[in-house]
Amino acid sequence: MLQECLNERNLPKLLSREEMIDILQKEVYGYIPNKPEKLEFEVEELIPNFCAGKAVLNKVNAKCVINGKDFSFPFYATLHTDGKKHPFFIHINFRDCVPDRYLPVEEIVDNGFSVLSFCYEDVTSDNNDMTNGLAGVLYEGGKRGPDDAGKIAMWAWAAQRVMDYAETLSDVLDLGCATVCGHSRLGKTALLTAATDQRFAVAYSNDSGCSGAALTSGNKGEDIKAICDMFPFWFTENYKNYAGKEDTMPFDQHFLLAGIAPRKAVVGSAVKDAWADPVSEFLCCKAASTAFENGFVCEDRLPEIDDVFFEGDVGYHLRAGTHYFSRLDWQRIMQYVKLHFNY
Ligand code: GTR
Repeated sequence: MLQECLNERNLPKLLSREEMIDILQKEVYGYIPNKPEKLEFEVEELIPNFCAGKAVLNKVNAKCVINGKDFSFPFYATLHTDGKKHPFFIHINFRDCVPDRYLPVEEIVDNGFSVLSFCYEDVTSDNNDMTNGLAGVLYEGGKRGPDDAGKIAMWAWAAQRVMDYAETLSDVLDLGCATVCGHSRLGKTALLTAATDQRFAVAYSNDSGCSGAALTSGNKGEDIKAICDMFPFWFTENYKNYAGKEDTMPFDQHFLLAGIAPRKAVVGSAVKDAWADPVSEFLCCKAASTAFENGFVCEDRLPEIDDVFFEGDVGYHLRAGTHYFSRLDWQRIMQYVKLHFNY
């Protein structure tokens, strides 16, 4: 039955990882900016006795030199203090808060994870202005070329710099068990982050929908015209030219999930999130499956509330409720990581 659903979508065949990531950067997100020429971290201890004394909360300033110019952004590190190595998340968040309604930090720590998080707008604003933050040091006079990074690619670049910091903490972080995660536009960002950086073992996309974990062809929610009318600055200038051509594009979002292989990609959907189209997210997992060694293991039917298909390298869960990064979503991604990494 699922194969018939996929046949209706008329999807392009998967290519090599390099080709797929190149097409997606060229056509959709723009190329991720280069690594900084220089990078230093300034660490300030904010709360030594955090999460009932299990962790410390630090604020870190990432000081970069890019194109000969200075740029810095802050992030937070909630780290276990028991001297053992812990699996961890890099969470791209909407707000500069720890804890936050999308970041139940104490529950994450109680489950044995550390978490590094940052507010995406501390990197560059979520609008058309290409003169502030990272955009400002990349683009002279705010002018970018046709396949230069849009805002999603810039936020992904920042998540990769947070990973640079995590690598300096190999005594307390399990560097083989890094999960990048985010919700909605930041779920799109999390997938791009992991696809373009093999240091991430897992990517978790929560309700990311169009131009994230959902197939574009046959999508019943947001389409390319809608997303490019509202958020042209997230993407390359070229992307809008695919509006109305969703069913004949030479790529689709299964390229993005498949670009994460041979590592792991996990997709969370919410049943009332019609704009993100849970069925298109589920079918995207199925379409990407063959790129992975132990792809997507699910039943041969469309998903139902509380389905958790976590056996394979591609995972999917569907929960009740609306567009939100909920505690249940966190519990599920922690469940997936524990299952696959023996925690
Ligand atoms: C919506 C947008 C979606 C999703 C969401 C969000 O308005 O159309 O693609 O990214 O915003 O990020 O909250």
